[in-house]
Amino acid sequence: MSDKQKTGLSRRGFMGATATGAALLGGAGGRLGLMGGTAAVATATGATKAAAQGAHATPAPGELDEYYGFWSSGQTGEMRILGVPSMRELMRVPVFNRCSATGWGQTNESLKILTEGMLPETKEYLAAQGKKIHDNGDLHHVHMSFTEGRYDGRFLFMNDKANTRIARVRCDVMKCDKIIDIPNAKAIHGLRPQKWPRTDYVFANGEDEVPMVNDGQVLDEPGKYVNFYTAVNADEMTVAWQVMVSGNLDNTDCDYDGKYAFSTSYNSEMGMNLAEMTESEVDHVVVFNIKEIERGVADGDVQMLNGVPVIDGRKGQNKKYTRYIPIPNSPHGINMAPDRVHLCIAGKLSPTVSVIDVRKLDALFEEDADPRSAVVAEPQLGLGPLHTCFDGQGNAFTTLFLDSQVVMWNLEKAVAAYNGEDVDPIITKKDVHYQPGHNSTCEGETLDASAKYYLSMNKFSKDRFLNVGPLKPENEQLFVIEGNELTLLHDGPTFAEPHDSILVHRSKVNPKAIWDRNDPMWAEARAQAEADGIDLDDWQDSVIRDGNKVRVYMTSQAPMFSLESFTVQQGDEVTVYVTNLDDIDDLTHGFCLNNHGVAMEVAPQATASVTFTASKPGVYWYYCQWFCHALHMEMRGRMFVEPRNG
Ligand code: CUK
Ligand code: CUA
Repeated sequence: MSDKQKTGLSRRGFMGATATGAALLGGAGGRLGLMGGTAAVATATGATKAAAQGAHATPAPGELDEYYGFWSSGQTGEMRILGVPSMRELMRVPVFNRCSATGWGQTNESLKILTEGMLPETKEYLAAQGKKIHDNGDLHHVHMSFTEGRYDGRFLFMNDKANTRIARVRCDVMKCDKIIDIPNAKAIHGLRPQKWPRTDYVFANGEDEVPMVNDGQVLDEPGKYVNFYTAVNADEMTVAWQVMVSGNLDNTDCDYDGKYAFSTSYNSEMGMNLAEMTESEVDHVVVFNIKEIERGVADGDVQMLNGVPVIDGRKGQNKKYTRYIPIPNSPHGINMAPDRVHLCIAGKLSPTVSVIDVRKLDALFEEDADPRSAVVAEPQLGLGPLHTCFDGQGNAFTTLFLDSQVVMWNLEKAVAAYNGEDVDPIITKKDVHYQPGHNSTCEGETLDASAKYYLSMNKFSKDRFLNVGPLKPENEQLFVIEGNELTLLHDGPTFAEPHDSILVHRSKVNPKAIWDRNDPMWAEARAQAEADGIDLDDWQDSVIRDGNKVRVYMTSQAPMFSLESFTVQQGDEVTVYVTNLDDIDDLTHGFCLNNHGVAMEVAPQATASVTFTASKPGVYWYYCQWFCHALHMEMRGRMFVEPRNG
């Protein structure tokens, strides 16, 4: 690529040749014209680019993408679904955030999910703030459930670093169905489902170390702080066990044999400030021996903390459970290669990626071998290595945060070089814009990894788009991989934060078009309706008074609500249940009550409910806020609130 870098085109150069070539590709032309790109990208000839993009052309309008992209959104707290390679944003799935459009965080159905997995201490804390739920979340990592090393299309799991939670999204309806607080740990960060034999566990890291019993008795005594590694039972969404560890924990992954899970630790020093945290030249990867831990839990070699069996896996404790492998300064991303052998640990402050051969881990536990004996390569790749993904053909792609590049390199060659052979594992480097964090290839964290697309999730867009003020968007770039060539296909801004993603072939994801009427999502509404003698599935309009509680049942069918009006008394606690009887694709209704802050989505065949206090006497219109019909504007009704003493 070096000869291509000499043409002196500016980073922001507008590429006439490429734009012309791209114009032949019709709909893609507009986007490609503004590609900018690095010199390396910019100077690929129009013909080469057209060929590369012709082979993987962006789907034309109306054509479907080959891959689902499941995106985290960092501090926005939601999950996003994109089509790849078009990079069209298809859906936003609220999880740890509040959503004005769907009523997530307000409907009774979502409040149940948001609160039922809460620890008592969280409920108490929120009650003291006059709240029921957290208003924010920080969703870093989305991963799909596995069966025998491959995505199985059942669930997606994700973490909330901000409020120490784990959530699950059902892939059949693309809605969150479980959220749990993780006790003892603080700031759940890294998260991965077990790959083999199936996802019985979801592994998760606590990032911040705190006193074991964090009740204010121990404060500024870091020597007494610990951290917890958590295994969640993925089917039940309960905490199966935890391991207490030394140092903090950052990211996690696991092997393809169901034997080991691993975590990076960037603060083995247990430092409390930046200088202390980066002091040591060597941090570590913690290896968790899953079978031994399960045996220890079964044998009662645990202490119970907040109802969870906790194994002591700290450094220097019982070596059955954990091993600490020294890794150069502040390792970050940890990624298991689909060759089932190599585990790649990105150095962050070290320009290296450390490669562990997981077949050598047995010796660490069985023969007390030197932990470093499992390291089989440590190539110097560039500055700020953060995360690695794979093409399924023995190559790896590592993001270089400080260099604003991705480096493509070969695993076997890295091992050979480590053994003294005169080979360079680096295949190519490509500039990205700018400061990449995570990256993805197609199913690259599974046995189905393929070298088709490479996604770079960049933390900064800087000067790349029209200036929108001091807060800038971030930037995502999608490349086509052909041989050793990466060719830019998409370059576009995104709202906070394109944190992590997985690309899943569409054959493995098959969501329903409309809800099943008996979906468990509204089981409580159904039970309440039965108790009230109401059949939710009928065209009904019923108002049930129960003390100062009023339950209003209505159905919707475009363009009408079954209730044109209902009457309550000032001060009543009102619950409105809306059942959408339409069973047509894409015919979502809504219920929005003016000046009450009440709004919810009711998708085809769903029931949704919302509870509020009718505190203001008067006439209030409610309306359908999801456009559903030519007479959508007419889909409305009135709530009469009678003055209490009127
Ligand atoms: S961590 Cu942020 S770039 Cu939360 Cu996935 Cu590496
Ligand atoms: Cu119903 Cu809009």
